[in-house]
Amino acid sequence: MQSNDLTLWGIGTVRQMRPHWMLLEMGLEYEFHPTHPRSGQTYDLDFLKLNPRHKVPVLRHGTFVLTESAAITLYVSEAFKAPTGIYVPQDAVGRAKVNEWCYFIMSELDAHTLYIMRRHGALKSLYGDAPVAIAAAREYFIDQFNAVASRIGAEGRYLFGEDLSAADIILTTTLDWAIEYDLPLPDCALEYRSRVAARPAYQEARRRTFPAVS
Ligand SMILES: N[C@@H](CCC(=O)N[C@@H](CS)C(=O)NCC(=O)O)C(=O)O
Repeated sequence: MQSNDLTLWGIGTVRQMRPHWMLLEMGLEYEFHPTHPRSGQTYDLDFLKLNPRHKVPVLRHGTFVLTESAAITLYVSEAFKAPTGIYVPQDAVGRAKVNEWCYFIMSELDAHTLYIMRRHGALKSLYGDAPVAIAAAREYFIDQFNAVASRIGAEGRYLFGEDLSAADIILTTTLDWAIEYDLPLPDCALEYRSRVAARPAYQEARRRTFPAVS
């Protein structure tokens, strides 16, 4: 493990798991604050100085502070020398393809769909009861996911061949969330998810993110 003045805040949801997982894949040592989204800790004055939007995850690297789970996952993969087996494209087209997956997942599968289901399901006491919005989000997830499903596994073990990328981490954690919500996933997606989840760093990231269930 390398020591690089890295600190991560966040625990308890797949969004927190993403940066933990990439830090572990990269072999980086980091300090870790188990800040839980709904514990009140994200409203502590010291935390609000890091992220005025009171959200986790947050990464600090030296004096640089970064929010957003996908941005952190991508940053960690690019800011340090990646070990063998981690795919970090160096050219604009390669980076655009990884970004395309990450933006697609974060907007169409995470924010517009699974998070809507969460806001108006488990968190309805905070955000309101909206069964119609949940049903529409569910259908939209299925529609958007099925449109890209045939690309999963088409190039090899991972999205971009035989090496794991940030996009695989964003996708696999999102599939975990979809499975938790009983969304129907095609076999290729389930097989891909099991393959990726067998990685030791995935399992350690789950233990760190969800200590109560591991
Ligand atoms: N798009 C952001 C979403 C972050 C987010 O909404 N985090 C939630 C937990 S999953 C949170 O911190 N909620 C605490 C709050 O709203 O106070 C990301 O992917 O990092």
